[in-house]
Amino acid sequence: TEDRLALPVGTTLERYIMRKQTEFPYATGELSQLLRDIALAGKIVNREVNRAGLSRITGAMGEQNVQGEAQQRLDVEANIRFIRALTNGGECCAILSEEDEDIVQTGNHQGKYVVAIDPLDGSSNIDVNISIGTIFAIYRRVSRTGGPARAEDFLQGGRAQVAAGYILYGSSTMLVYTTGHGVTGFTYEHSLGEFFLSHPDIKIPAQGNIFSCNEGNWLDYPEYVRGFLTTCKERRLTGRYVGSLVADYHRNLFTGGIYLYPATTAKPAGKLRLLYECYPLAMLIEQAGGVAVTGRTAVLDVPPTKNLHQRVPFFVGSAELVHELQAAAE
Ligand code: AHM
Ligand code: MG
Repeated sequence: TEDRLALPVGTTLERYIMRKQTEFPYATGELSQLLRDIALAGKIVNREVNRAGLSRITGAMGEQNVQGEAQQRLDVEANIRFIRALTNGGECCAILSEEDEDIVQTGNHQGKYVVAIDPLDGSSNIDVNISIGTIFAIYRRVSRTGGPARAEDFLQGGRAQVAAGYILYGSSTMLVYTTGHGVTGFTYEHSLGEFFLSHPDIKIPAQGNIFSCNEGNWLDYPEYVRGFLTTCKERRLTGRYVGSLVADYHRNLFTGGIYLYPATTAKPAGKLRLLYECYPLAMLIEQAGGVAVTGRTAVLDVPPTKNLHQRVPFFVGSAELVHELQAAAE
């Protein structure tokens, strides 16, 4: 018990990033700065998420908070926080966000990176105190520095990501990311305001016991998906579905399992977005020894179309389960 009461002594995200700088593809420190900016915005969003139920009360005076800013919905606020942090950090030239139709130019025309982000995913869970998350993907820009970023900077394909990760605002808050050298997890220590290294070298079990999907869509799923799910049930696998992608993904990453968001009649391309949901989580899962497919094709090999908000069917998780699904795919 003495141990459990002691303050965590260990590696902060900051220190970890410094140590690992040499591993990054461009050991300039710019990518490190980007990760710091994302972590900083994540801390601020975490604070807002934690007190979400109170913000209407504390923001009652003309709907203004202490900074004189109008009270925003949490997903809009998260978007503002990430854009601000990435703008101030200076390394990010432009942002593609689920919250904005067009690319957001930060004004850092010399910045060598662009970031695709879903600032607060799990919209149906935001107002009901259930885990939600942030998902991000980082690319080195291909357009000439000195001018604004272009769509092509975001449309390089999943294998061009230089880093990807998520923040889970759950019963504890975690930042999990990869720069292409395995997957590392950090847990937020509120009283110290720091992320601490808690999960080095995360690997997903090759087999798993969990399937996660919205079974309300069953009648609209493709036949091969229903067939696969039926075999899961025949084997008495466990069904678990939060309805927040980051939460469902995170659980399965540790326990083993498969997450499914297939095409449906109403959503023929599926629901999830390629650039800031599927690509980053696919990079992470491959780094953790798992698999992500859209059916037959690996998610990271799906060529992006010109549509920055493109959707794809998404199946991700333990290698054996996803391969089984993939083999059944039409
Ligand atoms: P959002 O980007 O509008 O929040 O939608 C994405 C979310 C995912 O977090 C989650 O896995 C999925 O939508 C749940 O969808 P459904 O309610 O159709 O099951
Ligand atoms: Mg989303």
